[in-house]
Amino acid sequence: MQSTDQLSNKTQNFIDLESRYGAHNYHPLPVVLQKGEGVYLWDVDNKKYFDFLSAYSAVNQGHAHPKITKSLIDQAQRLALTSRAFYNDCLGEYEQFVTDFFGFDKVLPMNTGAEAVETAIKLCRKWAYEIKGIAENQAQIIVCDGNFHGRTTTIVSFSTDPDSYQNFGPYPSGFVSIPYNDKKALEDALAKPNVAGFLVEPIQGEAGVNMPDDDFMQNARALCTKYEALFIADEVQTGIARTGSLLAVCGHCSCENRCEQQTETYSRPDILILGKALSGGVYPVSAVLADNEIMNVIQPGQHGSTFGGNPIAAKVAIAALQVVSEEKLIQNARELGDLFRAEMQRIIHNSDLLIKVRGKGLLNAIVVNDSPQSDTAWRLCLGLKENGLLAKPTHGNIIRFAPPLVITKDQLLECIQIIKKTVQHFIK
Ligand code: IF1
Repeated sequence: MQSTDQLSNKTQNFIDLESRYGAHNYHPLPVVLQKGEGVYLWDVDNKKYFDFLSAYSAVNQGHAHPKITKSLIDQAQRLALTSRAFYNDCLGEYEQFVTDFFGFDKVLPMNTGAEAVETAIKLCRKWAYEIKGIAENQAQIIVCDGNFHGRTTTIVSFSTDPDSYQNFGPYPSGFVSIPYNDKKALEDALAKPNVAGFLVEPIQGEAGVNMPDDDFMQNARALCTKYEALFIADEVQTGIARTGSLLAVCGHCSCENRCEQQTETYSRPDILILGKALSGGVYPVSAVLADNEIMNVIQPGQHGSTFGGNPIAAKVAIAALQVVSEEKLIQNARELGDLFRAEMQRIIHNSDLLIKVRGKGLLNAIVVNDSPQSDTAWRLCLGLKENGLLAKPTHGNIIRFAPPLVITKDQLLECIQIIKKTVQHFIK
């Protein structure tokens, strides 16, 4: 770990304030940020960095994007919150826009990713009881080992990471965990009685950018259809162009938006969960999308939230998605992701510090050649910080690399040089 005596007084003072007055629920890299623009961040001493985390893929459109921040400011100065007790002139327009953008009949607007996952779980269960005919309180939802879907007590009840679930019991039931990317385990689980759905990340981000086989999502789609279970894609981190497709779950096809394919050869989910970059990182916005047969099981008074679908969220989300289209972020993520992995492969080939690079689009990770219990990945991130690039390990010896999707080829090549220089000068 970096000794804190190399930090400026200004930086240390901010860190000390958080340590004294804030819960210690994070262990941030020792950098204190005060400004962001595009792919860049500045700390309190005005040192400039490349952002290679994008707030865990919330800032796909880049920091302080003028179109998105303008939509936030304009609406905030007009009408910020009505609650859903009344209609407003923003929500319907947003609902039409986002359902057309992703190709679903309806959207249920929420705020955080975890709220959207909880909403999807409730929707899936209610559909199972009222449409599929499963006996009440018997619904089972299949999840995957290594999952990360948020931090509510229900969601952590099916986590396999002790840091997420330890000492937060007693845990609610109704979830069955199978190995990720295991088609046979999935079919065996789906064949059991009372299965309502299958909740899965198309790529497991927190698990270290854990990639399934290319056809796993298509197989999952077909199996869920075969066993009449809902295919639920958590695209909170992988969605909205991050992996070089609009949705990672449909990564095999190149459709830029509404998926007209209803057959198993595609992997269109029954329930789509979005968050993070749905607002470009300027405001908490999440959403659950589904077609009428599923979404209409929710009747007035059965679900919602104070801020869900508020006017600011509505306007910001429209702007954030328009930026994805207007600035061709899907194509940029696909092309620069290929370049990044190719360049990283060259660095790996010439170094014994790194083992591999993996990922899709601009969601990538490198595996450091040391034990997960070592602090090598952490110290490598400290070295990257010193050289002007901010990234953070996910678990142990894996470092996630996820810059804003607005990054240019020249900026990416500059980042590759920073990574190369840091690796070459790193002392294990
Ligand atoms: C933290 C991790 C990433 C998510 C997926 C739902 C949510 C997340 C696939 C919940 C949130 C965030 C949470 C944040 C750090 C970050 C994270 F390290 F926690 F696991 F990205 F990998 N589904 N992920 O990735 O969304 O409620 O946070 O809006 O809790 O430390 P949220």
